Amino acid sequence: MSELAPPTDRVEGLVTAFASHFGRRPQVVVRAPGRVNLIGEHTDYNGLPVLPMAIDRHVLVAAAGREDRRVRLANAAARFAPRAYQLQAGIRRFAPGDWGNYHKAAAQGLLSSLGPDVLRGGDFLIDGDIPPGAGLSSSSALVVGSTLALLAVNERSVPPLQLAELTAAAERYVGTQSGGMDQAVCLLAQAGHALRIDFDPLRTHPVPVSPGYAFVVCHSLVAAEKSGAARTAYNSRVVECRLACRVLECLLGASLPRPLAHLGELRRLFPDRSLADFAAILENALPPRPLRLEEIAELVGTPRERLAAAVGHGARPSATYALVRRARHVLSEAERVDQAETALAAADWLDLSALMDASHASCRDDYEVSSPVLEELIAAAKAAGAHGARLTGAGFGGCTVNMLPAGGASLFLAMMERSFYQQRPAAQRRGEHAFVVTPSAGASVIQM
Ligand code: NG1
Repeated sequence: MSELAPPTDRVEGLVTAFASHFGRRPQVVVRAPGRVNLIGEHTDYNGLPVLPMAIDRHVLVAAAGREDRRVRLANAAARFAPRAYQLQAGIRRFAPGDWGNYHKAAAQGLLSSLGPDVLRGGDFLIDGDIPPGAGLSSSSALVVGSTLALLAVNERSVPPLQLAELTAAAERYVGTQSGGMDQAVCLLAQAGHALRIDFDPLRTHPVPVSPGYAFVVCHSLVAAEKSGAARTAYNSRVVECRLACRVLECLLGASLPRPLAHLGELRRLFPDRSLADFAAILENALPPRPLRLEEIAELVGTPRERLAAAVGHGARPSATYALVRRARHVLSEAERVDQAETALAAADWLDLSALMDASHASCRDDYEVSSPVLEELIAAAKAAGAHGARLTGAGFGGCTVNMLPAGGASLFLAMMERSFYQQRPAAQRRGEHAFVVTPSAGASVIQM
């Protein structure tokens, strides 16, 4: 964790608000950044790499410990009402979509990992400037910030890599079968760098971002909250990837030494083959149309119910599964991440922008996580001079990330205002909807 200070006026404001809410001063203020993913979308839960950077938007958590096991939560944003709960084994969730569930996720993650009786409670005041449901990881910043704050008031620590894995598992408490990108970059990012992240085991590698280019985030004005429809859409992609593994196991037969935990294992098991080979194997064996579960069950020779149980949450009898396209996206996206890392490190903006554009096309056509409004936003960005432009995060709404020569960012923002935002009342309601992001440091804990 770095020692970078968050904006002092925000910290001071939070300390004052904490004192007036809880009648005492906080012991610590934790800063946990959001992130923008430059490339590597829907690869993390497939055990394949990603290339995000932490951004200069944060969740701040002011905290002070208590002698008992009570947790009291308050939020600087009035729309998030105060919450309270007890630290105990098997913490029950608030209603789906409740903001307090992200704090409970942190607490449950720590209790499961460190033991059910080790933590005492605390008072926590949360403030954030990461737009929610934007694909900028406000939820993970809240989980990571809450975890660090709970650890700090208990005077405990967990090594950063282990903490990244702990918080990734912890966030699944809210019901998304997500990967580990967001928590890892939130904890381990370095200022001025993007972070290449590999999984199984978790490894990170900072990649310098040259100041010659700027990254601009543009909101589609459509929130994709993981507590709602976006969660079902996200989880169904996870299921499709697991089904693709079952089909590949069948097709690869004896050449496969063990069942595939995820698509990323193909890389480890066949280091000399390109991932595109495996996408081609699926393409040759399956019809291009989406398949019903019973068709897949017949193909792999497993009873339908057993297959549904094996791939977990989300497999519905009426659903169809676009295995060829989903696997083609994931496997090609992993190769784009490798190439993008090289291009970013060499400040080869031409290559990087082509890779970002190709990633977006693959997210749209094969992974089907774009939307009509995201497409309009991308078209507007291209017309306004973006070199590379793609949806970022899970998709289904949320934000795009756009790459521009640094000197061109202001003109780009002005053009986006005119061509996309001005005509939309939601833009006026939302306030700030497009902004430059700078590659920032990972989370830090400030002793007060
Ligand atoms: P967003 O959309 O920022 O919440 C989600 C997942 C990531 C990753 C991306 C898609 C969560 C908390 N995070 O990010 O792990 O899978 O989608 O690349 O669900």
